[in-house]
Amino acid sequence: MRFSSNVKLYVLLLVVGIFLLLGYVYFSFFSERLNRDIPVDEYQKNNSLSKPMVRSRVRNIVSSEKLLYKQPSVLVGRTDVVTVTPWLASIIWEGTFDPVLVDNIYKPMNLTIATTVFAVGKYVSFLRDFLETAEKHFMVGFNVRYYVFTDRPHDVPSVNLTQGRHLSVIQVPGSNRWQEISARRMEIIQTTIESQISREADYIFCLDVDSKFHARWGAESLGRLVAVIHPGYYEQTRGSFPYERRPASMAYIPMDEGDYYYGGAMIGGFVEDVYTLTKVCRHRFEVDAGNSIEAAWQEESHLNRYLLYNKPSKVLSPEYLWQDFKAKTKEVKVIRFSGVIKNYAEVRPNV
Ligand code: UD2
Repeated sequence: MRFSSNVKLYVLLLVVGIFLLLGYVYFSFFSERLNRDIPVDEYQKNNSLSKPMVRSRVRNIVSSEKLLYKQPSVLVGRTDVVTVTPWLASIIWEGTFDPVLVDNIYKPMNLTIATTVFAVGKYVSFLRDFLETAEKHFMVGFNVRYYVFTDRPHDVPSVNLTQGRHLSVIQVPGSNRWQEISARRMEIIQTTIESQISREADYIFCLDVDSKFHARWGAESLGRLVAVIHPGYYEQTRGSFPYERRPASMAYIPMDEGDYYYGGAMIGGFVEDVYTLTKVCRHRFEVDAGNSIEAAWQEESHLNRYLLYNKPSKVLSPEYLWQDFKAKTKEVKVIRFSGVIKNYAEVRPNV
């Protein structure tokens, strides 16, 4: 009796063992196949090992007990705009988030947000309004480190910063071509992340200086890779987006591809993800330059190409990038950040 129950046990263990072995072989074969099928950009793959050490890390979304806020609904919400992309990233509009809840979740994390802004040549005159309005509306209550890149460090205005906020001025060369100033931002942001920002911040936002904040821009905008929909093209079809259309350019996007047209005035996300973006875009820009090609909208074209195949994890609606010359539309309930009207002939080194 005892002998036969032992045999049964051995047989059972053997059968379980064989199943486990078969399961292991099956899953390792298929997961390897799945990994192999993911198209990885060669340049990104070869460079992924040379990333600087960064502070960015995914945290749990924890809110405090007994916090009172409006009950969320699965039936009532914004119906006049799309609030999610086809790859399930949120599109942030007024009414899609609760600022009290968002602040309660993110403020205890003690995050530092790097904010880069270029003010080269006469664009230094936009700095005061940019900084003063950022102090009122941008990431209020968070540690913010502004990095101002300029060729005129003595003209950087002194602006009162609230506690936890800090400003560094970094000297960069001027140029006779605005296209070059705009495009070289990718390279300079990349090298500054390597030398400094990777150690000093969790998230980064890279913004245009000829702009002002008008309303809250807070932690609802935080994400791994964040892009903003350009206010000039959100009502148009992909065929009329001003993507780079020449196949010879590294920024090329065919007519039948494209999700949204993203504005070059804002890129954001984890320091690590923005680092990879700037490194790849800089490389592609340099390959184009070596072939005497300048993409239609410089780094904005390379950004759009990058984001087409490396989808952003969060998309900001045009509330986060408006233009003062454009009349407010009905779906834009709040204008949070907007480009000022400028006289191009007056502020740019070339027209
Ligand atoms: C669009 C984009 C901008 C950029 C550019 C591409 C929006 C709303 N704007 O704006 O982000 O992609 O097209 O060429 O998406 N700068 C200087 N000094 C100069 C020239 C430029 O500091 O002499 C810096 C400054 O931070 C400025 C930024 O580069 O905000 C972009 O230049 P722009 O504002 O002249 O470009 P714009 O208005 O054509």
